[in-house]
Amino acid sequence: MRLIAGTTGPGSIDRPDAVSVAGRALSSEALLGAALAVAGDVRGATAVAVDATPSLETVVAVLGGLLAGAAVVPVPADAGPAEREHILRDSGAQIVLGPGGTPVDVTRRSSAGHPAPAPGDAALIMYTSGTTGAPKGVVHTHASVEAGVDAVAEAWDWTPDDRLVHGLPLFHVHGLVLGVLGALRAGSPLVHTGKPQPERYAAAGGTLYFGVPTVWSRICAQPAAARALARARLLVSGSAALPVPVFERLHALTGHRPVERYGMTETLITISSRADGPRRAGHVGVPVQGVRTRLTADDGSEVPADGTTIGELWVQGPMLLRGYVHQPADLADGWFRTGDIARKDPDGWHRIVGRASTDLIKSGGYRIGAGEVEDALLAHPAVREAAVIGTPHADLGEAVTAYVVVSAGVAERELEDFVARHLSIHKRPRVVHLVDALPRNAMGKVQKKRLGSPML
Ligand code: MLC
Ligand code: AMP
Repeated sequence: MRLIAGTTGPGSIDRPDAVSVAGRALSSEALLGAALAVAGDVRGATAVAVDATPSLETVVAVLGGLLAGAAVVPVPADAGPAEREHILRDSGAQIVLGPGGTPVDVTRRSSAGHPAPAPGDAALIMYTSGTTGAPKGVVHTHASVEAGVDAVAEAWDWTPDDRLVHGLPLFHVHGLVLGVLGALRAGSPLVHTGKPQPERYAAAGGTLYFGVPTVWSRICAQPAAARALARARLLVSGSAALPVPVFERLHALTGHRPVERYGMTETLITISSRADGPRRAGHVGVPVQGVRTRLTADDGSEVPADGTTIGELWVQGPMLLRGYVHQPADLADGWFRTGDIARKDPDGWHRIVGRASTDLIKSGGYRIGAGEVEDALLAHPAVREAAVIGTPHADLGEAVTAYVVVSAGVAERELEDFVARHLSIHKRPRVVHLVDALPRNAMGKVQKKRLGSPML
């Protein structure tokens, strides 16, 4: 993979501000030198975990692992011991770089080269939630990452003249694959703001901005910060549905109609509106280069693209995962079944209308499995039963909401903190209801659709 555009080819230029994270910067030559030093340390490892704090060290460590030909395993910065141990054990990572392992020194330099990895070699293993159980490791190759970032660069006219600004977590597709590897490959400087706060976005002076809908909604709530983005070239939203009122408010404040794009950990970005085309509120756009989509009925037949009929969205393209760590991907004829329900207009524009399963929650752009949070709650000695759902939330899109039957006196806050400590802070329930019983059907299965009804 050509990782740092501009430093490796003939006529290369050193960019003094190639990457800055929370106010600390490295030039492209320094970044490459520091990453090669890490690569020298980890050479021979097949998988290298990185404690992915929002720091320059994370960028250097990820790049070092990739240059060494190892699969890089980003570990969520806020992961509690149970989630962290699962990721380290499941991925088989031999080395951990970062605060919980070997410290990364960004002042070191090396120029020792490494053999280029093969396109089909694993580049990244990213953990993401399913409806039940612990998160699964999604394996992406150098070829899939390359195809994924090149496709969005083409759709968004992303060039070295851009300056990308975002403050998203460095352990998911959005912040890491697009937000770091995309910038390095496009050759555009990256300003990572540490946290995605409106005033930091406003002060960063970018041409290209990334955010999840919660970030855009918070920016709209600070009109002065929003107006500062009028000078940008492109504002991009993704990872969850951008509410139409937020799209319109952003347009009114900045003069920009945001680009929306749709993706998944397993597929990278497959659908987007384009820099050189229209942007329609409530729509995620058209397939990016190399992608085909299909809306599928329960019986497997394709539903018509008439703007009204809904079907499960299936996608096909070169940016799809190679597989999961311990199981192949279920790719029937190359199609990945996203689990998202969509409509397609006759002109090929897509709208995401929901998910097939209520057990996958999107909160602040994070994907959270209901089963994983239920298992964490059940590990608390006072919890007898637990059921978790997503409920509408003005700021986060959905809030993780837990209904819990307890055997002893326990405060709601203690259960929130218990999940935050064991899994990740961002997976904690924002609302806990202590109830006498969960609604169950005759088979004893919890009827989640009845949760929240006045019966409880
Ligand atoms: C609160 N805090 C606690 C706590 N409660 N700490 C410990 N225990 C508790 N019980 C603290 C946190 O440490 C943090 O402190 C602060 O409270 C706020 O934490 P939060 O509530 O989790 O943050 P919040 O404000 O809700 O964050 C909103 C957000 C975040 C938008 C910033 O949700 C976010 O970064 N989302 C991005 C997710 C993302 O990148 N998804 C992409 C997936 S890839 P402090 O001091 O640290 O602030 C994908 C593919 C694609 O989907 O298509 O892109
Ligand atoms: P993750 O694996 O964290 O990347 O989450 C992927 C899921 O996020 C998808 O299956 C969708 O449900 C959701 N998602 C991502 N982008 C969008 C979008 N632009 N609009 C609506 N949902 C989205």
